[in-house]
Amino acid sequence: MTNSEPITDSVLDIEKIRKDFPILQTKVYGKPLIYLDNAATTQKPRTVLQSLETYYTQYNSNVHRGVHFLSQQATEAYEEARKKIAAYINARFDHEIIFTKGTTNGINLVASSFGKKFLKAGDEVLISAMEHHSNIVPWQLICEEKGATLKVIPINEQGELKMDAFDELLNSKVKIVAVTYVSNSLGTVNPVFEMIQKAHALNIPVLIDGAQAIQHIPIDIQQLDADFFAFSGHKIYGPTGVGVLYGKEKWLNEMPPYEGGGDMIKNVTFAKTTYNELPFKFEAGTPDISGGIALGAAIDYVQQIGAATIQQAEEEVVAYAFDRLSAISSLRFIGDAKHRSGAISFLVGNIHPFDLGEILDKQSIAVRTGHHCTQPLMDFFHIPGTVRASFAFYNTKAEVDELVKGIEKAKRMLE
Ligand code: 7TS
Repeated sequence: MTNSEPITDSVLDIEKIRKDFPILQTKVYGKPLIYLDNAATTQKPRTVLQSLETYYTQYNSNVHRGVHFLSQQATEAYEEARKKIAAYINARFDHEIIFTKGTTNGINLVASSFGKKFLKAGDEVLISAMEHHSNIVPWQLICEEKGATLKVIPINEQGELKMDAFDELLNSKVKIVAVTYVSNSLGTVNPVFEMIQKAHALNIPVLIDGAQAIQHIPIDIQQLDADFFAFSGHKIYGPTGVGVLYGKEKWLNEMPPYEGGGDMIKNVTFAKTTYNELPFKFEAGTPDISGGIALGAAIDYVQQIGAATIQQAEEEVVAYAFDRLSAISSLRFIGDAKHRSGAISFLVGNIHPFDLGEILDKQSIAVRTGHHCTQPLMDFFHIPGTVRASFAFYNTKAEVDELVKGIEKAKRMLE
């Protein structure tokens, strides 16, 4: 494939769309970049990059404090971004959108703050066997502190949650369920609607790790009825360093602040501090102002194309990739869920994932290899890691063909 070949195999005008992403025009080792590591981070459209530059060249200033012109402009743009995000996921209130550093930060916030208030010795926290380390370790920390127990919903060989086991694990000792919408390692889409309904029937709140869902699946948070939903800006075409924690107002009001500092207070004396209202209670210190604004620009970009159109385009390219990869002898998929999105993990013969990744890299194909921050999941499959190709709407079937060729070449070299 060359950058100049016409690409007409999608519901999208991919050729036009690819031009929106400057990095997709670059070359690696003299060949056009084939970027299939979108689960790790996505590339950024020009409008997002421009919004960062405009902020720093025209109205760089701190938010929520200055009376001066620039500070007001920055505050307005930052709060406008919050509104855009709230509208995008259909949150009831803008103040249910807490700006964070990313998914990891959002989950730590909930584990720590919710845990401090609502967890006690003997309680249980329910997660799943396919969680990213960021939806495991924060819960281990708070469980250890509180004497609570971490329970794990098991999975089957296809990499799907065992829903009968989930039903059995749900009981009145469980104080919160925390589960990923989409697995970053397997691509499994979990039945989160059903899980939330079942948990709510026992008055148990649910946190959804949306890190691998927000960029692939349209989210209506009121319909989903999740109590918390965390995601990272950089996985939905925004910058690194900024993310979102959605929380239902009633929980956020009851939870104590996570961090102390500027912006999160109403009044401070040495005797007593009172806290600011939502969302500021959970936003201590100067935030990632340019990042928040640029995340708003990323949401604009996604909306302009349409989340449902993006989903359709991605489903097409993922199905094509699955099909083409299936034809490679000695390739085995890790995870074969009925409902899937985004990522495809596999191993080829006895080739170590790292070796395969290196050979693909030399052909300018970027994939991720390793445990993908899901070591317990790799233990379940008795493997050290996988090769993972993960897709975005700007990926093409021609790129999939190159991936297949690259794997065939690696096989000739290594098998
Ligand atoms: N949860 C899931 C499901 C993820 O995929 C990731 C990042 C995180 C949480 C953490 O997100 P962060 O932005 O706070 O780091 N996943 C990956 C990945 O699959 N490859 O690199 C990062």
